[in-house]
Amino acid sequence: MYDLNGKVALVTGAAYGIGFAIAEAYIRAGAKVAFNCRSQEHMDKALEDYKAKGLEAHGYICDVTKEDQVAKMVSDIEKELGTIDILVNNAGVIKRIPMTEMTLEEFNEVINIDLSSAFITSKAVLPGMVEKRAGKIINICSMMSELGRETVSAYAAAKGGLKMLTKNICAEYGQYNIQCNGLGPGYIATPQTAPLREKQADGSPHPFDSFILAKTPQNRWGTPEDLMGPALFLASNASDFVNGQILYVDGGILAYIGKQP
Ligand code: NAP
Ligand code: GCO
Repeated sequence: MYDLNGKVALVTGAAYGIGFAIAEAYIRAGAKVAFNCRSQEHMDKALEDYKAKGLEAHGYICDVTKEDQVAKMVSDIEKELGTIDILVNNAGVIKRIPMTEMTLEEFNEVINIDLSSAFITSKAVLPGMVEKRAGKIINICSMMSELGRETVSAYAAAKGGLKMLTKNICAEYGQYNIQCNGLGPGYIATPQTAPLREKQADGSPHPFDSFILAKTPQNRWGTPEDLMGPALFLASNASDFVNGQILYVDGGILAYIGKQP
């Protein structure tokens, strides 16, 4: 039931990080996998990295906030690989700025990339899924779909909205045997969180690194590889009656008040 042979998957923002790991999981499960990013430099490096691991991935330069670019990418994928069976809305950014110092432009940039893009890309692939009466849409949510913290107002607003968009796609398209679920990583060691893990000048751990370890029952940061199994579950027949759910992969943070200092 975890076999993806014969399936076509699009993982957005999979040049590296969590998206790369999810794309790898799908390729190893037999899917034909397309991915995108904005930067030709990142694309070139990503294609080398996939090849170095013996993985065949199909790369498309596309900014997921641009409807015309997404429409062309989906059309090209469907011509080259076939109708998209699995969509992972993974592309995302974060800006860590106190709300009173954040400009509306900065706020909207995060909302556009982390939330509106999922609307755009899902809208582009849903017609093919409706026609096939089958499809999987997986939105990469976050702990910030449930919790806030200082300086990430735009990101939390986007990820909270992404949780509800997930439930609404389930509500609207479940009748066509389309499952839409969220995957909610905890704190994962990727370029996005690198600033939170940088050693201090004196070589001591970053305070946020120590904070996350104290808040995580498993006492470690997650890795992109920790997401591979859950992402495969949500893309496979194993989850054919799972819909509108957010699967958190967080080492227990959301269940834990945190270690007493
Ligand atoms: P990352 O390392 O920063 O990678 C982000 C990827 O998205 C890159 O491939 C980037 O490539 C691409 N991207 C960004 N904006 C894009 C756009 N407008 N159009 C197309 N591609 C775009 O991030 P990550 O840590 O792997 O996170 C991936 C997803 O997981 C994000 O949605 C993030 O919010 C979420 N998440 C991360 C964590 C964590 O702790 N790391 C936890 C929970 C959720 P280009 O810059 O070349 O476009
Ligand atoms: C932050 C982090 C988080 C993680 C993730 C947690 O600044 O708090 O970047 O937002 O990326 O979303 O689930």
